Amino acid sequence: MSRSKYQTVDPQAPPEPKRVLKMVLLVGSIMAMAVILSLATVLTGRPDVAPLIRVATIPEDKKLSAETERRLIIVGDVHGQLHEFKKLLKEVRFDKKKDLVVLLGDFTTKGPDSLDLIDKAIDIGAMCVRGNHEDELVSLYAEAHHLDIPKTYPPHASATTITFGEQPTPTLDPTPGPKRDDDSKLPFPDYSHEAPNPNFEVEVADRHRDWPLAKKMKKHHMKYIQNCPSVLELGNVSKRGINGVACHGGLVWHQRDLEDQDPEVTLRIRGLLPPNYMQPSEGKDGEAWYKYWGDEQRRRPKNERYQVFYGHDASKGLQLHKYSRGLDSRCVKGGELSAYVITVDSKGHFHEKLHQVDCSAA
Ligand SMILES: [Mn+2]
Repeated sequence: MSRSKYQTVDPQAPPEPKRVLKMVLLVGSIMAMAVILSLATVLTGRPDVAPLIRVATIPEDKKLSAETERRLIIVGDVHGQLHEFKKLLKEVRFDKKKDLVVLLGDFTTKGPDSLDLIDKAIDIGAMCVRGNHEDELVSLYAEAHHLDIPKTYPPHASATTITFGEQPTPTLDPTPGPKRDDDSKLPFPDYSHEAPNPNFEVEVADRHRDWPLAKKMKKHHMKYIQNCPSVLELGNVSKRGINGVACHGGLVWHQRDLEDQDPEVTLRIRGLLPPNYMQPSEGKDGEAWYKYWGDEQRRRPKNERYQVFYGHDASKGLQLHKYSRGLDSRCVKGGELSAYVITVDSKGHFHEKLHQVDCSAA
C-alpha cells in the first residue's frame, strides 16, 4: 500500500479500523472532559447570577379567579421568621392547590430561618418581589463565589418582562472575578469601591451580619431570589378594573410606565423630597411616596390605575390606603406579620381581608 492511497479517500469506502479507533478515542476524551467539567460545576456549586428582572407578570392561571376560587395572599416582610410565617398560613387557611402567596420582599435576613423560609416559599409555590435585603444577598453571594455583581436588566429590553417562573436568560458574563489567595481570610467583602445611588446609604453593618448567610446559601436559594423581580404585576384586584402591583419599597408617581421605574428606587424608597417630590429618599425625610402615588392614580383613567402592595417601611407600620397597601408590620421586631387576602366571587365582586399573627412570643 502506497502512502498516496491515503490522500484520496473514497467516501463510500468503509473507514479504516485505525481511523475508527482514533475517532472513538477523540470523541470519548471530549465526552470525558465534558463530564469532568460539569461534575466540577456541580461539586463546586458554581452559580449563575442573573441580573435583576425589572417587571414580571403573574401567569394567567395564577391570577384571581372566581371559577377556581383562587385567593391572592400578599405577605409583608417576613425576615426569616419561619415559625410566624407558618402560623400565618394556618391563620388564612392556605390551600396549596388553589391559593397564590406573594412575598413583598425582605423575606430573608435578620430573623432565624432565612434559608428554610426560602425552601418553604419554593414548596408552596410562592411568588415574590426582591427586597433590599435580598438584593444585598445577591451581591454578597456573587462576592462569595467570585462572580461579578450582576446588573439590572435595562428597561424595555426584550428579557425584562417575563412570565414569572421562567428562568431569565442571564446576560451576565459568569467569568469569575480575581481569585483570592485564601478565601478563609476573607471576613467580609470590601464595599468601599461601590458607588450606589447617593440618596441611599450603604448599610455596611447589614452586610457584615449577612455575609455568613450568603456563604451558606445554596444554588436553588439564589435561583429563587433571582426570579423575584423588582416589580410584579398581579392582575385585576378590584371590581373597578384597578390593577394590583407588588414591589418592596414603593413607586414614584411621575413614571407612568412600570418599566421606567428605577429598580434601585423601587426596592428602597420611603419618601419623596421637596421641592417637586420627584426625588426619592430612603430616610424619614420628605413626604411619604404613597401620598403622591394616590393623587396621581385619581388623575388617571380607572383602567390605568394601580394599587401598590409593598413592605419595607416598618417605622410607619401597617398603612392601608386606597391605592397603596403597606404591609410591613415589624414582625422581626416583635410586632405582627401581616397578610392581605383578596378573593373574587362568582358575581365578580372582590373581597379583601387583613390577617395578622403576633410575632412577640419567644
Ligand atoms: Mn426593606
